[in-house]
Amino acid sequence: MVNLKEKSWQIREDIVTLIHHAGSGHIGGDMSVTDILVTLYYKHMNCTPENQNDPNRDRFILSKGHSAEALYCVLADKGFFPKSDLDNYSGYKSKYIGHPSHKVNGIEMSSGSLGHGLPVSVGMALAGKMNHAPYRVYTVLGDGELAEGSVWEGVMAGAHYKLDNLTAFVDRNRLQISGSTEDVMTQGSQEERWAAFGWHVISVPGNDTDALDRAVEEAKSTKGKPTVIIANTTKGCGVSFMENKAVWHHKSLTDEEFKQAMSELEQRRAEAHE
Ligand SMILES: Cc1ncc(C[n+]2csc(CCOP(=O)(O)OP(=O)(O)O)c2C)c(N)n1
Ligand SMILES: [Mg+2]
Repeated sequence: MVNLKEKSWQIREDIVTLIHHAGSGHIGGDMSVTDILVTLYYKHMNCTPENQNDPNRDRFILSKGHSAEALYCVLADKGFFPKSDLDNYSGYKSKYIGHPSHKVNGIEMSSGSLGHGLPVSVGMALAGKMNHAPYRVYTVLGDGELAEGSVWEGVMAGAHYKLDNLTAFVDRNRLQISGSTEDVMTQGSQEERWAAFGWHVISVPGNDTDALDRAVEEAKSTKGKPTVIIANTTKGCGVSFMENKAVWHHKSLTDEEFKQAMSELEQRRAEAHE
């Protein structure tokens, strides 16, 4: 059994190393979404390099596609492709570009233009229902992404078709590209909004793999409606000088910053080691 907490810190070290090497990346949102990806890929999803062509595999779509580095680091760690493939991340002719590409093993859908992942997930979940297939569909949206109107068409459809095989996460870090989500587009209570549309709502500390694990269990046993897990996260989680700073939405690190970030993350990983 994988130690989810330790794995999350290790993946964050991989992300920071990747972005420092490449010289660019959406580091803040990578660090907030890591625990969600780790909880899904190392505990809950029936989705491995061996079964990736099995029609009954679970599906994952990163709707907030700019957090591609986090997903690539998880997929590489899971063996979907060699870790060395990421040496040329974001480089000339690399298929590992700054947003998920379906040309990469393990990626179900290209994303990055916000607002599309949930509607496509709804389609996949509906197809699963129509085919009486056992798979589940998971997607992660950013909270800034919720300003896209197409998200709410998907939210309506998910409830209408009673898609209890669909679980959406909102990475509720309260920041988007240019500042606070409340300044850019008022959100108020996302819990109330999704509930009003007919979804089962669970709100958790979103950088806590124990809480995320329990929430996914609850989603799996919820019948007759889709579930949204509002994951209350910290953007830049784990690196003191990045946390809650909009400027770290997309930014690389100096050599000094890299050293400090790695030393903080290594310490957190050591603490999580049992
Ligand atoms: C349709 C569309 N509009 C604008 C953008 C530019 N953009 C990239 S990331 C981002 C902010 C997203 O914020 P959020 O969803 O909160 O992501 P997170 O905080 O998790 O990084 C924006 C506006 C985009 N990728 N797609
Ligand atoms: Mg955000």
